[in-house]
Amino acid sequence: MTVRSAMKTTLGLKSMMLGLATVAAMGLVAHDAVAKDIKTRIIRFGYGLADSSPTGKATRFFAEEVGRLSDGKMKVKTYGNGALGSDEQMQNALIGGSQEMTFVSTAPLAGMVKEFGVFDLPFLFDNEKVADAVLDGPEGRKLLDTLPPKGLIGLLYWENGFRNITNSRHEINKASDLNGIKLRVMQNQVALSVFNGLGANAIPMPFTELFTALETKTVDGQENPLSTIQTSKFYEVQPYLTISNHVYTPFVLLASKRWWDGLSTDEQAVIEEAAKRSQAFQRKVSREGDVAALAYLKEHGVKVSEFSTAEKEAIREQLEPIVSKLKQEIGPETVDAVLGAAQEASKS
Ligand code: KDG
Repeated sequence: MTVRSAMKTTLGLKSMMLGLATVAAMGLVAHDAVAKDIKTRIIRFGYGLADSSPTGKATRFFAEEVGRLSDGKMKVKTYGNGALGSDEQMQNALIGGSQEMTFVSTAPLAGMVKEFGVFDLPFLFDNEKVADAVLDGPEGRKLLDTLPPKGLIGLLYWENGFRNITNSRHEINKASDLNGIKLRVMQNQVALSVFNGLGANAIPMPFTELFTALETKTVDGQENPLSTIQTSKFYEVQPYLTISNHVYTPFVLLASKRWWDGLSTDEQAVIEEAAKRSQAFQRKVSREGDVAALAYLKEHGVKVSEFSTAEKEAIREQLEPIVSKLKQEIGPETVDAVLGAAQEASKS
């Protein structure tokens, strides 16, 4: 055997040994990763808004906090854009235990607990400060405490926000301009009654179907907070925006009770602490997002009009008989208590 061929053989042996060592090391790493994953508690967190939405960002903030507070033992996997279904489907998935967390608007919750419909009453809160005070106060907590018997844990409130109207037909400067507009609304009786009462043709529909319905003109318009109109790209098919701020919708940060009851107290404390830390962040980015969204929508050619204070007053009066009927359906004690808390908070 020549020196050259002996060297080749040695080199070949060495690279084979190196290859085997690499494969073994990868095997160990993979084994460790799998072992770690088995030890790591995975939390599937689905939501309907776009990943780029402020609340999508807040969901990732929450996920990071859970990882930090649990030293990596709990891992939140986020699924935006309705990837795990509509709000109603995700609510049911949590109840069934096939999904661990989500945030949903209070509107679909009203289908399970009618008192949540109070938040769909028009002009309930004057501003975010009042909304935060009521939601984080005893009346907000009372509503969250109705959820465990339904299989859900309502951890706390995040912000969906003040809602504004868009449509593809014409400018809407006053309520009577809504006549004949096919307007998608969230799926509950209060939203349906309010907009039918204003002369629109209200059509309840899951959020996940909304963009296509707007694009195909199945519906003419919808109403949502400004950052949703931007990040869910509704503006691409909705040339007209009316700043109405007609309703403030909260989000409820939800966990599956079936899953929650299986957590240790330490694990529950991690989720609760991460939820608390994310609430301030979520409200901040939600409010900043709405300001940025209005500028963005104007830059992108959306024609913006606004309900005047006088028009809002006229709408309140026009809806008076409908609201008093809805108050009986929602639960008069709840409506009076939330209204009272809002009036109290408005004074401070
Ligand atoms: O998951 C996203 C929905 O919860 C939220 O966008 C609800 O405001 C809402 C709507 O219009 O359905």
